[in-house]
Amino acid sequence: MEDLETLRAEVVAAIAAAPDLAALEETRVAALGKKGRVTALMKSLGGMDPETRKAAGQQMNRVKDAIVQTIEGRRAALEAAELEARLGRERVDVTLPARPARSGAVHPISQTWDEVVAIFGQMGFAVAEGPDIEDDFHNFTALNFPPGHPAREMHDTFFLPERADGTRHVLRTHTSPVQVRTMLNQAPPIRILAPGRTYRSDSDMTHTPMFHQFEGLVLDQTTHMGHLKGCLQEFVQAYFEVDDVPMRFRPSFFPFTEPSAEVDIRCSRKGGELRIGVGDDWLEILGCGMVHPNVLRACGLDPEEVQGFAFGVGLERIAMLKYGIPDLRTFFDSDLRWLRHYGFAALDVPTLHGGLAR
Ligand code: 2NL
Repeated sequence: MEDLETLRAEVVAAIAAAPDLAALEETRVAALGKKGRVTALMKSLGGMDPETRKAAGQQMNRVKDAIVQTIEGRRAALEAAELEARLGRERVDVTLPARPARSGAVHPISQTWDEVVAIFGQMGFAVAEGPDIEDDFHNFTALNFPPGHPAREMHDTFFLPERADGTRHVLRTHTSPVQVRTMLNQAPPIRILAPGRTYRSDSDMTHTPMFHQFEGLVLDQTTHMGHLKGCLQEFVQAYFEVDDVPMRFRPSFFPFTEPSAEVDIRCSRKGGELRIGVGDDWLEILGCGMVHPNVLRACGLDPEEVQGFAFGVGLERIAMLKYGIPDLRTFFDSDLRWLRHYGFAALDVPTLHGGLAR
């Protein structure tokens, strides 16, 4: 029994001396593990006579329980000390700047599109859309393009493979077919805006094979060029956010309008900076005219009954002018740095009262 007391004292001393949890575990295994000293002593019970075994067994169990309790006490103390040390060592630096939350940006084309729609929406125009793939009638014939017109050449227009009936569809070269479809499908008065993608077989510094435009069409019994001028004046001033923008109409030619005009606005290029509405230079920004009688007839309308105006504007062009984007081709490079630079805040919807762009 003296052996047992010595054993207890030695094990308890070793437990108290264990400097960390790993050392404590070693001590536990040395005492209570399969080959431990206490375990060996318990095994010796088998060789004793029943009387001695009962007394020795009880004592051994008490010693074992005491050792287990001592280990648990030491373990709790070591764990607490370890936690305390970690808390002392580790620091949260509350002065670190927060990680920026990256949010997307609205492409300048989308922004300009929304601005234009907001302006013409205010003037009572409905947005009309149509297919990018058109047939020859809607893209050319109804618009008074003569049979041999250069725009009908492979050289200028993307043609799709020939169909079973021998016809070839095209990627629309303007959004005018949307207006043709509207005239064929609904009776005047008509007041629509047709924004969309358009395609021409052209690729250099100032042309991309796909680009955007918006066209407007207003048809009624007495709609005239005065309405056209007032409408475009309103648009230009709203879009460039300038109170007064002098304009001039230059005679021009389009197959689908008569008379036709190109519209220039006053600008200044002093100091390499473009300013709209002031100065003594002119800047061409769009084409327009009175809808040609042949177009009205092709769309089932009587030129003696209805008349009106139409106009077409390049979206990239007016976006470049307003937002100082120097190179057209960068619009379609999908360069994220470009988009972060020229892009607009998401969910910042342009309205006339709230401001078009911030
Ligand atoms: C330009 C010129 C223009 C039109 C487009 C049009 C449409 C129909 C009938 C008559 Cl359905 N005209 N559209 C008219 C004049 C000019 O665009 O330079 N666009 C960038």
